[in-house]
Amino acid sequence: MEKERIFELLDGFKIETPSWGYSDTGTRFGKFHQAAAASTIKEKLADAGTVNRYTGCCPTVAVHVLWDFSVGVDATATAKLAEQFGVRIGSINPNLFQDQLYKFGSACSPEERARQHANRHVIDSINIGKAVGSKLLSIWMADGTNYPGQDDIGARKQRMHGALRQWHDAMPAGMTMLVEYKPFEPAFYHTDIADWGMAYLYAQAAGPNAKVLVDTGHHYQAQNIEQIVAWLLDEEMLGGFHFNDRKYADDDLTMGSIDPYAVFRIFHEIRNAAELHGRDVSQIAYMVDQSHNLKPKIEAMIQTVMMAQELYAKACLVDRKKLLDAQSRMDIVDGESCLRNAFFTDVRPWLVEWRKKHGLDGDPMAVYRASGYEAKVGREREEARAARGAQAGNSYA
Ligand code: PSV
Ligand code: MN
Repeated sequence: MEKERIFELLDGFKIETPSWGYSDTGTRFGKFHQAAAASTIKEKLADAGTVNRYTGCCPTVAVHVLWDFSVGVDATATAKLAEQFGVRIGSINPNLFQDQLYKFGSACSPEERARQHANRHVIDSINIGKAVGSKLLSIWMADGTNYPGQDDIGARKQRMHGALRQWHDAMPAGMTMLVEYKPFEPAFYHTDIADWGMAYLYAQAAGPNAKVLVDTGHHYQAQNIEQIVAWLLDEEMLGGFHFNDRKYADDDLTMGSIDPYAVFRIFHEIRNAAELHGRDVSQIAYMVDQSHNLKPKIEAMIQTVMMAQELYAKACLVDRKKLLDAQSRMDIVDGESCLRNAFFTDVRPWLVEWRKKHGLDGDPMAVYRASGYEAKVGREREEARAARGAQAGNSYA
């Protein structure tokens, strides 16, 4: 593929970073505080703006309603704050797992009070989305049970159907609901949206503006995620991604740190769907969902974004004409070679060129490090926290 075409595809490849990735989160066992960790929405937006400034491809920030918006705060003021840092508010993530009322679930809870509470929170979240001009409502629920017999699985399914339909209908025109799945954790016997098939059925029943969100860390070991992606693309039900990597379960490691070839194969299916099957892939929301406990947060995010661009560019390089030819001849070795050749091509010099073309430095990590941002905000934030008597981080993680 021509370099110019790859550059065009990179221009269209935007990655949303999560507000919670900039604060002290990351494990339920222990948080290792970082002086530069953000604790206010202003600090999170400043960090997201910094990542965007050096990478040039992260114009939006995902927000978690409970962690980022306080009661009575005008959401449009937050949108304006984002603008000051050169970013926009992206997906709105209601929090349906932290409140004490959610002990037995949110939308699926047998307790009406919990269901109503969830409903009010999602409607509030939709209103925040409207106020800030967000196009995405990301739904992830921790709903499930820990023991056989704890609750009626079928009845819970019905409750979930009802809630999602109601929320779907409450969204303004142009907003898309993303339904995320996860096989386990925090529920350890059954999870109400455990896999892509359940998410698909729920999204389909909710209405035309609901699609599936694939969080790469939310699968069992050995699951073929790119097949799920290919299927969802073919069904026009792929809404977006939460990128992260994992070795064991939902580990929140930086994307591609464990298995970059797996990420490449996901991107390959996306380019295949676009180029060979005529699918519109322009609306796929590429989002990062990582909470860094050990790596410096902004560096981890820059590293993630650079990795995503690199793997995406490699996937764009697959010679699909050759691939089709190999497949028509049933030449397995040649077919696989098409993927391997692209994967092993060093595209980093092109990315340097692409960045320079956009007025960016070719090495975002090096210039970010040289800027002294981390040390500077580390000092300022420690002082501000001391003055408030507060600690960094979201309250759950
Ligand atoms: C749950 O594990 C999840 O992947 C959901 O997307 C949440 O919104 C996010 O992590 C942050 O807790
Ligand atoms: Mn996620």
